[in-house]
Amino acid sequence: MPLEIVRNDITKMKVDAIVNAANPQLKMGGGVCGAIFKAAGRDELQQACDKIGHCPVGQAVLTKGFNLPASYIIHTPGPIWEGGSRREAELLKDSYKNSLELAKQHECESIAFPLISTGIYGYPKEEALQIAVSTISQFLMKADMHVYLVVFDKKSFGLSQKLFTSINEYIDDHYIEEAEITFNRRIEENEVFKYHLEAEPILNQSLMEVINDLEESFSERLLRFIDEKGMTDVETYKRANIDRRLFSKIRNEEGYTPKKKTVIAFAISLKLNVDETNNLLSAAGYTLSRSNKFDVIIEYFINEGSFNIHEINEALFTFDQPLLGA
Ligand code: AR6
Repeated sequence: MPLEIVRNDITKMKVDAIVNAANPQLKMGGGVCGAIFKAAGRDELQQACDKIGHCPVGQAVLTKGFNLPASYIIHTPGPIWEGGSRREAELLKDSYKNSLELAKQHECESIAFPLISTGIYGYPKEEALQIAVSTISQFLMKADMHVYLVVFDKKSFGLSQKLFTSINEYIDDHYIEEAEITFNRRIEENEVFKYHLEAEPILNQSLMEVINDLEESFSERLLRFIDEKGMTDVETYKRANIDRRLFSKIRNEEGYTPKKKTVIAFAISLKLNVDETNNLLSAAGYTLSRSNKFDVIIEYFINEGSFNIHEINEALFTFDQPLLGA
């Protein structure tokens, strides 16, 4: 998954580079910076930082990772929040952009960011998260890298209250609890019976004929949707938060069956409506269900006409659901 939001201690991440929310003097501080210095080896890392000396806000410098599982540490001082009128947004964006560019120059395939500036520097979390996600996803439109956004504690994750409330309301209205499903089973059985009557009956056909008569495969259906929506393959997998290699596997292996969250990621990328999404899902043997919270959240976004995969992932993360992409 090119961009993944995870809850972890960044010093434990097994990636090519981790990013330090540094200060311009490159001295060991508190917060994530203190944790990184301790885990990497404070004396060695301080010596390496002192050799560099200084880093302006929004810029980025690189040292080795020393005792960390990561090979490199990219140090970037984010802006101190002073109310928003002192170019804080622009500088925070620069911190992400310059760190990513530096990682690319060092041929990193994976990188983990903390939410820069959102601790001691006081940047409002909701806005900082939006800047992080939009800057990283813009970068990923042109580059291939696996980027982790590491959220230390759940509370620091700032899904907007408005969005949170409306998703919650939607779940309340549409999510069918277990008890209700049992209660309705008889009705559903009738529905299924009706459906079977409407479907083409498989009569007087040999098994071989039935098998030869299979509907189009998942990859055929996906490629058809891509053509119908006038999108390119690259746009499709980038907007689906799907790794290029996985996409080419799906494209080339006719019988490949992807995971449900991968199929939904494609549906979101292609801006499919609920019927079209179910149509794509059915080619891989799945369907959207009202008794699954994950599915209800997806349906909420589709019905809202909101197809930003990263925004959807922020919501899925908040509700402890698997994230879209692969
Ligand atoms: N792993 C991941 N995230 C963490 C960790 C961790 N181990 N520890 C804290 N966070 P902060 P800033 C989160 O204060 O606001 C230092 O003294 C934390 O919850 O570390 O950019 C520097 O030297 C928060 O969301 O960085 C600077 O002087 C995020 O990391 C100054 O603080 C950033 O919080 C930089 O302040």
